[in-house]
Amino acid sequence: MPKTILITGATSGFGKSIAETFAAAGWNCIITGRRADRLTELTNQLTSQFNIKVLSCCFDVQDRKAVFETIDNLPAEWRSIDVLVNNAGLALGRDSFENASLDDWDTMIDTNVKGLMYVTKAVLPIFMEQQKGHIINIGSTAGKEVYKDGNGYCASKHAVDAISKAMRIDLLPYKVKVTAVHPGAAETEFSLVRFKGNEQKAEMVYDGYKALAAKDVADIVFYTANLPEHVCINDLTVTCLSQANSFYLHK
Ligand code: NDP
Ligand code: 8X3
Repeated sequence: MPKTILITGATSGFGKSIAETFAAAGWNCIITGRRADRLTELTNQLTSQFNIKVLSCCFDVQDRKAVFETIDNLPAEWRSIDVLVNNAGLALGRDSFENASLDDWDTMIDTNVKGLMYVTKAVLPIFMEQQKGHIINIGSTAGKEVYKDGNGYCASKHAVDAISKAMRIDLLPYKVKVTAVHPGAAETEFSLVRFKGNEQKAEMVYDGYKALAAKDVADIVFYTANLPEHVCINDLTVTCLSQANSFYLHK
């Protein structure tokens, strides 16, 4: 019986690579994101490459109503989910606290924190009924240490760290695994989004060293999802060889 994974933010970066990696191993994929054209493109790519099924769901994780309507109305054949990857997220801006934009803070908290909680709460009844499930939250090294001008983003990722710990305790009776994966710098569209389309600023983030690639993170997520039933990786921080933590990056 093929397994099913639901990935938020599958239109780019880690999420797309996670979908490709699991699809290649025969998993059926529920892919989500806001960009419908990219979801269609990925659906076509995965179904033509692999003998699997793909369900594409276009919604904004900040939109509580849309999250619950989508998950509550999943077609019957998609109501068995083995793994949920809470990956959708973003950083916006890198400004000192007094200069940071309130709108940027709202979007980061609403997406990275509240969106993750909404999606998880919507999927949980399925896991509870199954008495089985695996939640994999994508945190960040920014959720382990706070760096200069990282205020709102670091707060949101510290919250992901705390929420992962809280879920792990509360969901013990339902046999739901909770894994938090905390990557360091990885070359995706992340910095382009953070610097609001400024390509030069985004490229500079990855200049002078070999950052993680999306596939590196996807392979780790795949590993954590394919361990024996009784084994759960709770917390995993991964950086490229040039990075020690949020502060030390050797260029
Ligand atoms: P990308 O920008 O490449 O991908 C982000 C994904 O999140 C996109 O698919 C985007 O889809 C989705 N997304 C963003 N906002 C929303 C929303 N409101 N509703 C639904 N989907 C949304 O970045 P990454 O792949 O790098 O980032 C993925 C996760 O990894 C994020 O949580 C990020 O914070 C985290 N991370 C990234 C690191 C890095 O250095 N790259 C390091 C550590 C953690 P769409 O725009 O179509 O909605
Ligand atoms: C992304 C890594 O260092 O830009 O979460 O915060 S960092």
